Amino acid sequence: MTNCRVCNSKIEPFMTFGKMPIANGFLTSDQISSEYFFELAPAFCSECGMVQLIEQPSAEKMFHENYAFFSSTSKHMQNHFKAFANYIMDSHFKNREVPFVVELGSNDGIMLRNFKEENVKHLGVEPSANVADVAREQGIQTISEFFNLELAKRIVDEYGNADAVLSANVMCHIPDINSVAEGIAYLLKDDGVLVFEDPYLGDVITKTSYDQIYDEHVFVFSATSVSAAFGRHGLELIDVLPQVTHGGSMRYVLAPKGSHKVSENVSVIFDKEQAQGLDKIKTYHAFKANCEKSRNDLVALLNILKSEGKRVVGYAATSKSTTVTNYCGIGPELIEFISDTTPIKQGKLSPGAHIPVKSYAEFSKNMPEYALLFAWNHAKEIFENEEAFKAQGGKWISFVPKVEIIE
Ligand code: DWN
Ligand code: ZN
Repeated sequence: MTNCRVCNSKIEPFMTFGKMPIANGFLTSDQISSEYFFELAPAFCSECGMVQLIEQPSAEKMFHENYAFFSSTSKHMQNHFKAFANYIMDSHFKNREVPFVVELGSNDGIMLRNFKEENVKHLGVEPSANVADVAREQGIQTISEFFNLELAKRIVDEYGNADAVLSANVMCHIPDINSVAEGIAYLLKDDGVLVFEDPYLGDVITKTSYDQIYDEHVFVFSATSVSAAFGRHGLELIDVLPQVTHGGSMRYVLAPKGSHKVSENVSVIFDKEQAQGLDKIKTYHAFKANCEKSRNDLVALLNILKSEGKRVVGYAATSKSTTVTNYCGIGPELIEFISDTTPIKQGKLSPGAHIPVKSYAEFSKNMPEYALLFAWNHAKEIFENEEAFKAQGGKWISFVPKVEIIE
């Protein structure tokens, strides 16, 4: 792909993370010889401001009946989605008779269950059948298909137009954003709203959180690029609300052009993004240099700990950790294993780096001296839960915003 996925202008590559496997492609040792790799390289479109992957594996390779990520594994995220649902009901559903909400990428129902509890008419669209089944078991209406204009038409025929279309950590996964935006514009009522949140480019650049870049994240959004992408389909950015989730996210609120008052937050963030240089390629060249420093610092630290004979275990086999381990060349010689609470990942090897993934019990019954915090975005929740690790002298290694040992 040499042209922008949004506006078709020529894109400017600014770095490569090298050959990468599927971020959630946990595997068994007999699958190593057929493991799939692609070139993970982001590029910038100076025309519309979109940061995007040059190459992305097919959707079928990433999201299938064995998709390894279940949203509801984190308590803080459950609370976050409850608050998200309440924001929609309080700010957008107050004067609507029978509001209808559609969520794209509804995963295991972590957000929609809050609407269901309030008897709000809802529909989830979730292509990964195994996670969708978890939602259906809780009585959350879900269809397992990829969203596009054709599906939008069928939804309108069967359920009517939507008052709100929502998504969280999903929009940045969809390469054909134009087709999805077209479908959403069709699905929404004339005064409906599209509200979605994703990791925010401003935070990725400030914190050098390069691990937000992996196969599933085909875009890293900013307010500027979201406004340009959806503006092409008659949807106007009417508000932006920063979120602490996933290490710094942004909630974007959009509506059919002219249907809603535009908040002052929108012009404020446009100015802020310009001041941060998100519209200039030199910002991305500086980001590349910061990634290289982060990589060198992390590898150097792990090598020192190894030479001292210390045990280092990875904490949480996140999608993000696939970028870190493969970009930095960190394998089982530096990390004994990765502890993870998701059963489907346990007993497998991490993608590309082939570090064994073990259950949390393996961590807690024989605690290491150091834990490399791959789920740095959940640090607050994890530190609360891991008092015992600290109490017995365990130390955390973090690499965002910089490589450091947290005593
Ligand atoms: O966008 C995406 C985000 C929302 O979720 C997806 N593309 C995939 C996924 O990314 P991730 O895997 O980097 O998400 P998390 O939430 O940072 O990490 C989840 C993983 O961490 C799970 O395998 C569970 C594990 N974990 C753990 O073992 N102990 C998580 C926590 C909080 C813990 O205490
Ligand atoms: Zn573009």
